[in-house]
Amino acid sequence: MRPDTSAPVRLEDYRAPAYRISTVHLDIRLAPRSAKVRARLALERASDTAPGTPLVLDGDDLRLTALSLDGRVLADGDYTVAPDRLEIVSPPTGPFTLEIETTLDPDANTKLMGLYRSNGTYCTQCEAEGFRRITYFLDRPDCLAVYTTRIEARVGEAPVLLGNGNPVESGPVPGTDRHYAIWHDPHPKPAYLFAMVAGDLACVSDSFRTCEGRDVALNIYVEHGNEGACDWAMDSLKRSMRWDEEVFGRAYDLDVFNIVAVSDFNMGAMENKGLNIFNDKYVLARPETATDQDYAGIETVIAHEYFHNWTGNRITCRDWFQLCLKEGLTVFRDQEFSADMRSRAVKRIADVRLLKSHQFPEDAGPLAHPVRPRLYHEINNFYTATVYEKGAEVVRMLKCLIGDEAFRAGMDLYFRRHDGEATTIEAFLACFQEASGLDLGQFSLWYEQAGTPVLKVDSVYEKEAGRLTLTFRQQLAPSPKQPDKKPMHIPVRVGLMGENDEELAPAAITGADTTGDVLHIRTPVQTVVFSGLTGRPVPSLLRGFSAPVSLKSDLNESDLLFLAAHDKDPFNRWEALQSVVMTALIAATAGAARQEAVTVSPALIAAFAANVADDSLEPAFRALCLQLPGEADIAREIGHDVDPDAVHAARTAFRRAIADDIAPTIRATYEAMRDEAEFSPDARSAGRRALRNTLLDYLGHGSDPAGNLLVQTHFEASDNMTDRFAALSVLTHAALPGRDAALAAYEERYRAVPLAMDKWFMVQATAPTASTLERVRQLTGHPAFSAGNPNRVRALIGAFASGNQSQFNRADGAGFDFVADFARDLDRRNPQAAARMMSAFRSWRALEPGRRAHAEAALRRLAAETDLSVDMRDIVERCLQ
Ligand code: 0A1
Ligand code: ZN
Repeated sequence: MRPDTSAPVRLEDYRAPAYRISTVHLDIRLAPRSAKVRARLALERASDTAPGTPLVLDGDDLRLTALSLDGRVLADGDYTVAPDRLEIVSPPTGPFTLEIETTLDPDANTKLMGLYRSNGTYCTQCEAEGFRRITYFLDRPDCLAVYTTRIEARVGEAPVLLGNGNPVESGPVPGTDRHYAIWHDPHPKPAYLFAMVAGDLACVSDSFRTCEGRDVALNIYVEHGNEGACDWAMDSLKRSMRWDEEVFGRAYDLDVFNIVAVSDFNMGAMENKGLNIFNDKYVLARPETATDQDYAGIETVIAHEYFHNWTGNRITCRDWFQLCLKEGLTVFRDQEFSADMRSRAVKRIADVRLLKSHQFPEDAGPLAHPVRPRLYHEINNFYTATVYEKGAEVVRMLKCLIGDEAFRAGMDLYFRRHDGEATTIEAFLACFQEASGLDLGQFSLWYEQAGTPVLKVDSVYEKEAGRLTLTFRQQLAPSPKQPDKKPMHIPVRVGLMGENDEELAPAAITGADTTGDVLHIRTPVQTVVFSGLTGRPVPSLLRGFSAPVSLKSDLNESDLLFLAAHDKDPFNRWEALQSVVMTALIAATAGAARQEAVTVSPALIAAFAANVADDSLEPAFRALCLQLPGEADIAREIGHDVDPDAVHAARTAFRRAIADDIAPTIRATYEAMRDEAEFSPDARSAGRRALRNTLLDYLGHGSDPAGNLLVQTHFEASDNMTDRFAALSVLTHAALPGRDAALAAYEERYRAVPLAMDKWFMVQATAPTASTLERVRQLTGHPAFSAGNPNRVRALIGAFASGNQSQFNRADGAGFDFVADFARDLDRRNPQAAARMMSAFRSWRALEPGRRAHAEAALRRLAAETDLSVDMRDIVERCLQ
């Protein structure tokens, strides 16, 4: 393991490469324990590089077995080599060819970076710096080259051979049991987009004609037996391709688009040019094994990787600091796609919930970093909610500030101007500044400053004058390495709701520039006056969550409940109710810590009852309104000295009070939402199931034994995974009678389906009971568990650490110790997965002193280890900062 003695990488140190690589010819001869990779690179000195400047290529854990330059074998003094570096001491001044042979052991590669085998299938993962584990290279995103790849393997072992781009030629290797295939990718690309797959895989095919008239062969490769689980992924792919043409004017640019599903993969999926490699979780779906949420996830991830073809591949990043250039923008695009495929309001609420539950805590703790960081020790640790989700919010804000038309013009300009380039955030913003005429200088701080701004709003209404005055105060707390912050340019979408359900239109707005109904808030204190009002307005602020800020308005409970029932903006209807609920839950938590009983105000109960029964609203929306903020959300809002047991007790009692108070309404709607027809994964049917299963959660957590009993019936009657898993979760988390039988029945049914077993692990790991830790420990010995598989590890240990507030944060510190020990072992095998697991500690400073001390001790114990990976050390030390 490499100890972290390396210096950090800094944005300001960026220099263009001293040499350029124009073409790469790879010849890969596969064998499980010894794969030979011959790389022929056409190199040239950059015009501003002094002749004789050494050429330094990156490596990681490599073994060089041959080296020649322009056909001549290099002598010892001509180069120096180490596993992580190859230096050609004095390269020719003109163009030259370097031939490098490395020998790899795919089976020994447990990091799942570079070339490895997953269930017998050879595959690669090169983002961010995995290509250097295959051959010595200028492994940086601004080194764009045209690749030709020859892959050779035993026919019996790997009848399928796939590379980037288009297939050129294939055939047997005469006199052997081997065969080969040659692939050529005409589009210059950085090494992180290189991929190769070889294995015995089944293929599901379809085709697509682009708006430019190109016929594209679409193939999804999966393990034999899974062919029947690809329909949804294929359908999602075709819809993504059409949508990108219609909404962004982007057409596909190769003759084939291949997707391969593998079972051992660190992340969700990877956008390699023409050869996307996926975690099988984001490809395989059958009603019997996948929930509605899984279906939605597949649709999103398939779209995300496909959209990268333009935002990431055709236009890529100059350096890894610009990661959000491709990720934030591509997440924004996949969010818009899903919004168009489903309900826009429901999608927006789901995205904001994810942002608040994953990104806000990151921004509030020791791992906070800007959307575009300025320094890293290990780039793999920056594939974060901040880069992805907040990065997408920044693009969304841009659209909000300049308007839809200028946004589209800016995107068109970006595609025209930078196609084929490796570029920067500055270049991206310049396109929108030119297209809109708006100065984006202050706006660019969203990429630079970490932390979630707090936006306080006070309102004064003067009836006589017909005037509403809103005073905005923005504050941005210090974050690691950023003690002082500048004011941000914040888009605040505002509506004024009149008492009779109508929107009030002011005659004039002063104190802020506007784009439609969006206010431009730019100064620390800004006063905006709406005049010419004919009645008392209730301001609906930050509609659609127009900026990723923490809004603190002076609206009282009755105003918020009015908005929850009447706002024209569905997002704010949801948000208004959440806001009242959150205030109540925080008060209940304080009460629970003092052993007081939890009560829910009659007005709030009435709001819930109205929602459950309101058939004019779509079921998916009602389901979201009924879902209480999670325990981690409540903890985040409390912010300091958190007692997770009190949070859990308060939330549980609160849910029970609602369940008991409106039991008949819940029961009636639960019955009304029964499936109308055969299972279908479409958004409308999924919405009905979401509402029914949310109500089931109330029934299972209420005091009425008849309601409790329904959960067991629901489990037994279920004919799809969504319903079955919903019932299993309630049985397990509410510890209802029938729980053990249901867990056993589920295990029996799914023991041979790893993705379904993940749900079984997860549901037990997230149970809020004192015995959970022991159960998790036991389950690490279950035959379906494997510490080498990232999905299994995430489902059991990851879910316990990140999804079980009360038990991970146990008062005795045993939860912290368990996760730290597990991560410590995992680090020797898969540092990326281990580091990700440790990020569950990111909110440790917000805990009450006893737990805080235990968490700190666990972190310090790890920090004292001498052989941590760079990945782990980076997270542990930043957590302790
Ligand atoms: N670019 C991918 C995410 C990704 C990043 C790193 C990986 O290494 C294991 C894999 C995938 C995406 O945004 O989908
Ligand atoms: Zn991505």
